[in-house]
Amino acid sequence: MSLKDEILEVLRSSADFCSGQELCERFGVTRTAVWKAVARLKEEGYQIEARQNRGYRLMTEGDVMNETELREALKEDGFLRDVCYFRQIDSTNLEVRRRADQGAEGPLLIVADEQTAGRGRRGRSWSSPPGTSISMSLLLRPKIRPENASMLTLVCALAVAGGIAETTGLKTEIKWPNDVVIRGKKICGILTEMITELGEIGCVVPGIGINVNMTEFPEEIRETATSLKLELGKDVARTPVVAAFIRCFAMYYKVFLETEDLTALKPVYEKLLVNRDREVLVLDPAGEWKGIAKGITRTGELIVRREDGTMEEVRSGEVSVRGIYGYV
Ligand code: BT5
Repeated sequence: MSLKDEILEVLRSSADFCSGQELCERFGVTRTAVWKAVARLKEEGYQIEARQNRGYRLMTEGDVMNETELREALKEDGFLRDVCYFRQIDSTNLEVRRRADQGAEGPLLIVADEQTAGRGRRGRSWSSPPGTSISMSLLLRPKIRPENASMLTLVCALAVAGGIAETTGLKTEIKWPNDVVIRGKKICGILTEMITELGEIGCVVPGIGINVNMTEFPEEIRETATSLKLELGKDVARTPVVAAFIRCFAMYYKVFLETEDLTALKPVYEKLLVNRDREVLVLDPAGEWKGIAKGITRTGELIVRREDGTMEEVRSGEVSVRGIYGYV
């Protein structure tokens, strides 16, 4: 354990101030070393009060996200083999792919405070500024057919909705296939990538971005994005949201693997489907058309009734779906 983590443990277990001298003696280090370790803890988000002649005291824990906290929150879980945290990274999906190339087995979770090249689908970008968002990706190696892997996006969306409800009480809806929304605004996006080897799944990488504590957004998404803080009216600690997501995901993933499709999860998903029984615009590259969204199939396609009454199954890889009057 590093000096920083050891000091954190002492501060956690003492109700009152801990003198700098006491910490120096206990760990056999200089005052400067203690001071530096405390400064690093503060940088990570811990609120530590420092008073002359009395020492240091840990105040109520706010929104702290780091590897120690994540491991602690996920230790009972039993689903993940490992979790890694980065203060900054290009993209957590890319990091998982690099780990997969090096032979990591998974399930592995990569979490980052900030992404410098966060990615959306079809070359779009994903905004994940520091201190306020969750960017995370899973490395999974399911023994399923490659054509079934895209359903994991829907499984993740359910788990995000569950994790948010558990930690904040907020009700979310799902904009098929990969957006989680509140009051019609996007709070989370999911990008699932897959690497195949000789026609079999090498690994599947679901990447999840959640807007947690931002109060403003870049111009392009100001009208369509929201955050948990904006919806709840107060700050939300990110680590418990990650842990709740993983708990929900582990549960839904197990159910999914039993049939390798959404047979059992379809009713839950359809309950959350924001466009259900509403008019949608299907943005097919071969031509846009309108219809009414009715639900999903066992394999995750959106069922849309055309104006002439025929039912169409829309696949997520090829088209986007929007509401008639805007994003939802
Ligand atoms: C997505 O794509 O919604 C998938 C986003 C996946 C992000 C995660 S973060 C962890 C992992 N690592 C990555 O590099 N990616 C994954 P799509 O449906 O294509 O939506 C992208 C569009 O959403 C953009 O073109 C913007 O219009 C909008 N957008 C970008 N950032 C946003 C944000 N923070 N909140 C709401 N909308 C956003």
